Amino acid sequence: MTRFLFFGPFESKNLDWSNFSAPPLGVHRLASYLKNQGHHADVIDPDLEKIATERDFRIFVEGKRYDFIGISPTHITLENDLGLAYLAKKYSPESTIIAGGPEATFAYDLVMDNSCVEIVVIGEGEKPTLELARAGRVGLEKIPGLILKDKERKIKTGPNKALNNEEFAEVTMAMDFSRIPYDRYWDATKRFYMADLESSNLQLRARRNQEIYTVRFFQANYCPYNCTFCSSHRFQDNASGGDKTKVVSLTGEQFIYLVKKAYDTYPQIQTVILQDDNFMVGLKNKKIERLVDLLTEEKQQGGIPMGLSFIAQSRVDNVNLERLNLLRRANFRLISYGIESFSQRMLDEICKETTVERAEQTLQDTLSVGIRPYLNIILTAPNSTFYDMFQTIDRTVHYIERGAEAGSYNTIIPLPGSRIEVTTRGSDLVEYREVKIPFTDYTFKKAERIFPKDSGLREMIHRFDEIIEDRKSEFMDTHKMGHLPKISQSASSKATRLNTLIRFATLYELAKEMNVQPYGGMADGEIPRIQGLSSKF
Ligand code: B12
Ligand code: SF4
Repeated sequence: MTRFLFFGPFESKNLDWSNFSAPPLGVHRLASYLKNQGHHADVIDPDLEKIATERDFRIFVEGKRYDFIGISPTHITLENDLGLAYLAKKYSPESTIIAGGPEATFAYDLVMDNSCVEIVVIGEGEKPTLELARAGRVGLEKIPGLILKDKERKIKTGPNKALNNEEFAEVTMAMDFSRIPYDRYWDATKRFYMADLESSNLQLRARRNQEIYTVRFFQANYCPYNCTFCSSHRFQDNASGGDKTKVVSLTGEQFIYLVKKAYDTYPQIQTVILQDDNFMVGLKNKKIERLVDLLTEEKQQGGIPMGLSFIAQSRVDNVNLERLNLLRRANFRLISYGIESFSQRMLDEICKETTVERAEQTLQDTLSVGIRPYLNIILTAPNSTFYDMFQTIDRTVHYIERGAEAGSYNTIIPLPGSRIEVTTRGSDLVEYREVKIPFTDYTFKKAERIFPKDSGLREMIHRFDEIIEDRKSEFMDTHKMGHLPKISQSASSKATRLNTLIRFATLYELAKEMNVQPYGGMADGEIPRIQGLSSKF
């Protein structure tokens, strides 16, 4: 039996402040699978465990005789994840340090050159790690899907073919929910909602409980679109050596099995979040109908609770009114859309391959059937203008006024593996930062943001950085709030909306200060409109 330990991404903040605030699903799926195959595999979420010092870390590895210790870096958390790799080697020198996931797959040079990671697993982790478990330390060159560090050289062992339908179903169904300490994540979300949970408003309490008691799973493997800022669509293609990956997903029956498995483990659950990039991609209406029928049947038979609700992510052009009505029947209560922008010029620039009209239609349809849309927004791309930014703010606020939620970024993150990372690399549009690897004296240069070319917009974004934390503190003081999780993709939709509204109001404030017309002139009307929405819902 081989012994594995996997660390989820490390924000290095208390969970209450974390952007992730949800279990690292990739390493949990991997660990469940390896365990099913007769191996030992533990998962540690370093934020959940509040790792802050070497001492906090040691107890998880020292004397535990792990053969492999793995990190799962994301671009945002990379330096912290590498810090964990160093500590793992320090306190468990006999273990082999490995890394996997999208960041390690695309940025293996960065990962290996700046840490003691010896092996990177590219693409989906299940097949290569199972082979690693069998091989131990010998004959690694024969295991496809690895990058091996050999002094200064990196040896690629060959492609890791994407999981096919059967394999995908096998690894997904193996998910052992009992090994995910959901109750501890729920406690973190609860702390944010204390006041609402104590309120006499029963409806509000019910809503907050729906947001707290959630579980997540991933029921389709892939997104075949080609947006320039995203790396999802290239993850499996790249690992499999350029083959075009096929979208595979669970059947309706398998889906129900998984929902029931989660419910049996955690009878408190009220919401299932489907983390697939695009829940409806490749799904025929018939399959959605079947899924809805199966869910309804299961609810009627008492296999899952009547009130169980669902959240999914989708492109705006993968849904229509008919589909939305079906989803509503199955109690889908929120759909998160990659809107990005309400400027057609910007949508074309980032190759979103859809139109503003389609986005508007889908948002209206979603609201009309009683599902809450969540808008994922990016305010600028390299060729953006003030129009792109403020048009997008205006339409987003319009939908928040009608009940939508939204999370927004000012700039694009140059994610390794995305097309925009390649086309802007080394240019003066990219902001690099020398980051320190915690628990070490090492630093490295990390690309963090892609700025627009427009000098006015650039100045506004820089000024925004200088004042945004103050604006958040002022907001929290005024509303007597303990804390506001850091950025936009929090598990809690209220926190997300508040962040977004504070950000939008701050941008209008700057438009006024910088005399950016016509937006500066609109600020006195727009700021109260935006701020007024913070206490709604
Ligand atoms: C759900 C999700 C979230 C959730 C996370 C909830 C959670 N804790 O799981 C939320 C909404 C919080 C979130 C937030 C963000 N996310 Co996100 N998210 C996703 C999404 C859609 C699915 C992740 C998932 O569950 N996958 C399913 C599991 C089963 O697969 P997996 O994680 O890839 O793991 C497999 C392999 O990668 C591998 N593997 C992974 N780790 C390891 C480690 C080892 C040692 C080994 C051997 C193998 C291995 O094995 C696993 C099993 O096969 C992905 C896109 C995607 N399709 O993956 C983006 C993605 C991970 N997110 C991304 C980003 C950028 C963000 C945000 C910055 C927001 C944003 N701007 O989009 C924040 C930042 C979070 C942070 N603090 O770092 C990027 C990360 C790219 C990168 N290079 O880092 C992705 C890839 C999307 C993209 N744009 O390309 N995200
Ligand atoms: S942004 Fe969404 S639609 Fe575009 S490639 Fe990524 S996952 Fe697919």
